[in-house]
Amino acid sequence: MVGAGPAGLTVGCVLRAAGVDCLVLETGTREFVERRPRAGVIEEPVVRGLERRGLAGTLLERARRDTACEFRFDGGRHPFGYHELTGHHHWVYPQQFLVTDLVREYADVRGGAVRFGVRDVRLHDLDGDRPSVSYVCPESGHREAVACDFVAGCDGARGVTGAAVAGRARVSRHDYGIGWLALLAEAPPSADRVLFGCHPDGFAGQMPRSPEVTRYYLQCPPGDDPGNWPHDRVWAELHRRLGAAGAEPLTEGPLIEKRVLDMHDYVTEPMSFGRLHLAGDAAHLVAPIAAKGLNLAVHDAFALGDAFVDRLLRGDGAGLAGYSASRLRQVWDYQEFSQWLSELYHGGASGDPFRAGTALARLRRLFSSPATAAAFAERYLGTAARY
Ligand code: RFL
Repeated sequence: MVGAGPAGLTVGCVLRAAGVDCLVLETGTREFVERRPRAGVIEEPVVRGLERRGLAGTLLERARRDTACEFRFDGGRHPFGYHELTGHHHWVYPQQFLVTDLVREYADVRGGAVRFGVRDVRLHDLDGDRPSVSYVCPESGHREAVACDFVAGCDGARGVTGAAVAGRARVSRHDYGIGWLALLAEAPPSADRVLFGCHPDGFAGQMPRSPEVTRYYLQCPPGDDPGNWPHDRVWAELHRRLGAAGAEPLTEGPLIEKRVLDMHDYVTEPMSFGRLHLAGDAAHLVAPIAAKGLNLAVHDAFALGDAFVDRLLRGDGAGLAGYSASRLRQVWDYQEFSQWLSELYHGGASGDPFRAGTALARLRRLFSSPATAAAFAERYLGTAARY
């Protein structure tokens, strides 16, 4: 596995549970990957999958169940109780906690080999029966190589495995033309649920992460400089865009992370090339609009881990042969949801009165049409992949 993110570590845990020898190579240190804050909303089908594989013990003890979200538009509060509607919920568990659990389980409990801090990872002979991966060892500074049966490319959006197939894959891209200022505030959540502010001046969001830390988002121009967003401006915009009649005021706190994310998506097809199989952000990026990236990465990892085990222990290659096609169905489904949601969030601030009108109609229909509400809840909560 190249990459010790959620995808690589989950594949590793599945392999180790079956007694397969494997190695995870990671450019960051263990401390770095265990502290990197990113996602926090995990779908119930992903948690069920983790639980089935013995990987959800700590999560189930510590994570919070989310049963509703709330849209704020037209100056009003519009709670959306998806649990009441479907019986299903979301889990709130910061990504770095999940990664910490997975590193511990993979390396300390299941005895999986891992090299942190490697440099200049290169892939070799991917089309042959015996590919290899080489890297510069952090201690010796020498290049070392590992021969293997398969390579799992789990090194995220800026890794080497996606780049290795650049000339052979079809990479479809979509640019939303907007940015999100991603913020972490050292403050308790301002509401006990996810808030989506659809405001004519731009989208704003609040996502509870823990009793002490809350994630906020503010729509901004793509490529904006976080330096343009001092503390007072951030909080003034958040108060304005998330303000609604009868709503509690936001709880302010120091901003411990402030970065601009340009909203874009891509999908690499196929996800398999000879002995290399891509998983997670290495294969596809879904802008954080729909909070699906981590979920897709773990869905991929379940499918790939199980397929490797079938092939290596039982000689059954069907799972690997079908891996790319079956995973791409859910990937495209989630990409389409992200686009749909983006228009709901950002249409009102597009500067185009026609788009603003249709975005508002879309928002109102969520609260007036039970069929629309049910369809939204199903997609928001995520689908169990077929594997
Ligand atoms: P990761 O987590 O990026 O892990 C890849 C790992 O590979 C390492 N690496 C290499 N290792 C070896 N050799 C190389 N050449 C390497 N190059 C890189 C990296 O150091 C890293 O440790 O990919 P993975 O496993 O595919 O997981 C994907 C998720 O991390 C990502 O999709 C989510 O974080 C996206 N996302 C969200 N997803 C959700 O499902 N729900 C959310 O609420 C959510 N919120 C978010 C997000 C992403 C965000 N950012 C920062 C883009 C919020 C934010 C702000």
